[in-house]
Amino acid sequence: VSTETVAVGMKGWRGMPTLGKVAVAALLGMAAVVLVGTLLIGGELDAFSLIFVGIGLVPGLLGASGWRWAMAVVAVLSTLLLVALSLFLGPELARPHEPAFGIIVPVLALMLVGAVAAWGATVQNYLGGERRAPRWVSYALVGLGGLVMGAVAVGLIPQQGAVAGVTQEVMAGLPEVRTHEFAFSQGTVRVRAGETVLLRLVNEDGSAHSFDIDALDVHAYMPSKEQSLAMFQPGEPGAYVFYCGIPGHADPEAGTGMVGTLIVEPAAG
Ligand SMILES: [Cu+2]
Repeated sequence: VSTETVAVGMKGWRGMPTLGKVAVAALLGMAAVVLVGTLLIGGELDAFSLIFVGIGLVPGLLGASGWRWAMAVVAVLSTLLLVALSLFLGPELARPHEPAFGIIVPVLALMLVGAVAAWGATVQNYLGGERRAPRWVSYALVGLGGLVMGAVAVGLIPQQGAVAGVTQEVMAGLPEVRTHEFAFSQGTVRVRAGETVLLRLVNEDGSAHSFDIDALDVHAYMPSKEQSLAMFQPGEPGAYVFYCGIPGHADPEAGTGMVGTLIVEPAAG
């Protein structure tokens, strides 16, 4: 980076209205949270995370460019992403004791701040007059910050595991269903009709998964990097689809993604 580029960048930053700075800072902060948070919870920096980091960096560069419509582009981009992200991550918000919750809440909050501030900056830019941020902006930011810190604190409370009270020996003896790199290691699991089935669920991934069999009303959550249990009693012999119910991980109807088959054999005897 040449000194000239830095000088132009600094000029662009100084010339930016306050709301523009808030938007750029929020989106850069979002990129930092994704980057640091993903590494902290032991997740892999996959293409999905890197897209978010990129989306945080683009407005910073755009804003610094001093281009007249930069804020309008940032506003549209961040709003589209916020909507897509809310639809996709909505179900994760129901699981506040997952490590991922501590990333998702600040990311959504920073995206929201970025989008609102970018729209504000765009409107101010269009009207041409006021360049200072309205007073309510600072109050809203403080309120949202408190909310986010509360959410992260909840995420940090140690969770009483689903396997509390089950000895290691018993766990080791159970049939296993393992997830590794967004796939079930066992394509087929065999059990007997009428018997109580106890499965040891092992999730090796940095993301949470689940073990779902709709026909048998089995919905077992699989926290990331942990073991958990699924217990059920299949009545009728047959082949049942099991899949991961986390949005985007499987399409059980099409048989793609994290899917497998549970074969219930007729009762012994
Ligand atoms: Cu999954």
